[in-house]
Amino acid sequence: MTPPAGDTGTGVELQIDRLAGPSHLFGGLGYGNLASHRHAGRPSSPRRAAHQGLAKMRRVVELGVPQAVLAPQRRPDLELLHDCGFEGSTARMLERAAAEAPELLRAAWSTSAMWTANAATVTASADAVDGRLQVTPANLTSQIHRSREARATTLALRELLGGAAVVHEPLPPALTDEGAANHMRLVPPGASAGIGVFVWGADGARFRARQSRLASEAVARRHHDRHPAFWCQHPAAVDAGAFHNDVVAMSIGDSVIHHALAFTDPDPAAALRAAGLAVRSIVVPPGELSLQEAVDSYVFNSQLLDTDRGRVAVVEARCATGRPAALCERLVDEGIIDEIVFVDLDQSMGNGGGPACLRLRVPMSEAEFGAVDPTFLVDAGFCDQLAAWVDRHHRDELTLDDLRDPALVDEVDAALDDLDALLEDRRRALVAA
Ligand code: SUG
Repeated sequence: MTPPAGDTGTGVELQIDRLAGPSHLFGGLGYGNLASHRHAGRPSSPRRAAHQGLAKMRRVVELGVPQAVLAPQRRPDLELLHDCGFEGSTARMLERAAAEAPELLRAAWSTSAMWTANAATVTASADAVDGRLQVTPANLTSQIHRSREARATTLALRELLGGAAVVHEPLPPALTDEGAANHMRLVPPGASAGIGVFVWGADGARFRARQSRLASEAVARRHHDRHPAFWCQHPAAVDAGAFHNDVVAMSIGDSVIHHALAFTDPDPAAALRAAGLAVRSIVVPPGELSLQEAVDSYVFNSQLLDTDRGRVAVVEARCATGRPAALCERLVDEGIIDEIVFVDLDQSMGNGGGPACLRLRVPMSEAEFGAVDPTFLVDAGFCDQLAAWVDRHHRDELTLDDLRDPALVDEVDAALDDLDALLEDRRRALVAA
């Protein structure tokens, strides 16, 4: 197939992050997620988690890239506890859940919606046959705590993106879907549309895959993707802790950078090149970086951005030395990346979430971007306000024992009410301006 010449019509790539909530915890809840298993039960710092996420957003804004922020979802999820048979007062529900089903209590408090790469899969309007920006919120049904995100995320994305996007309902629950963490967009030079790469998982011997093939195909179909490609995650990667593709692969423009054991096909983009689509692959062999080094460092989870300064990689601080650093240098030497910016995200990393996990990319036309609700668009002043909100409400330390305390419910409610009020004031001020 010859790529049609022209402009992809996606001049803007909006980054959507979500603030870490006041009950950010290390619950050991992430299936097949080694960092989450390793940190289970350690004290967390909700305050540091939120500040680190905000600092990343600030860097993105400084780079001139549009950035939106979503409020944390309401927790604890008492409806989950109620549906699981816990009744009575809030205090009674928390106490009984702590004694009888501590995993459900942790799930009810989880602020895992902060990893917005799992919020939805997005297809640019230029890539859709019907010319509409398509969004399917991920159902995240492979895990209890994450399955509770989808309903509120659907509403939040509809509110944020306005009429410019078709925000579908999540897929039927049996088709496990984890969103953009398993999706990449490749745009061959001069092409008028991108290729939507949908990555689904093959079960390993140790861990089951989270993304089902039927889900990936269903999303591509309902998005009317002009040129979908389906790549299968290597079971060795799943077993090594790559519970999402974005732990072992990343993309920007015409380039995909991935570990040689990321996919069952060692170089799946070769088939696209054979079809005349000029996409570029950087395949990293185990001798350069082992799967374990990839999973430990999250170097493939860097947030790649097109900016006025060129292509910038926002990379987790632990990649600043050793072989991950050498890979970053190689990407600069080969002209894939122009600049590296390091960020410290240790609170998110403790749960297996790097820079790219914390953002949802939305490629948009200028007109579509114009329909975005400006209340949620971040600038330096808004970052300052949010940082002050975090300082007012987020504890510096949270332990799993705190989750049974009804006082924490009131504390978190007050924090989220305060944020709602802050957003409402901002909305009014923007309307008045
Ligand atoms: O689904 N961790 C998340 C991390 C998601 C990372 N996202 C991307 N790779 N795009 C997950 O495993 C752990 C929560 C806990 O253990 O408390 C968790 O849900």
